[in-house]
Amino acid sequence: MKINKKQTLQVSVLIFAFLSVAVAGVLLAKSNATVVEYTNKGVRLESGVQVISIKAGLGYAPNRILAQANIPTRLDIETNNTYDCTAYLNIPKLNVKEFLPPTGVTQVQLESRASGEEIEGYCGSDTYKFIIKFS
Ligand SMILES: [Cu+2]
Repeated sequence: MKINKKQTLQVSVLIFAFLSVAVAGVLLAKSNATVVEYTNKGVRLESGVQVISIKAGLGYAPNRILAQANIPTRLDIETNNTYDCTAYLNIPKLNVKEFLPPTGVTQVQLESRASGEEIEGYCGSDTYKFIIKFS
């Protein structure tokens, strides 16, 4: 079978289309993996105190939190059979460096924070991280 110019062009277009879809797919998968949504899930008001609940164990859930500024705030960090490095809590800004109980709720006073402030927490190996953004 002879391949003419038209067929070569058609094959080229097909290959190009296929590669475009493949590249788009890879990019999309990548962006989905890196996009982190901030949430106010787990943030509640308890008689005038803003309480933020985060579960620790193989990461933090949620790990990007939106909280209100200018209100007394407490962080409740929950462990439940947590034996990985998230059982060690490091909040550099607050000089918090402590072991959490394998199961339980540890309260950390965050005080009242200004709008635009962020508090970051890390596990014992700096692998996992959570950010609380105040606004
Ligand atoms: Cu870690």
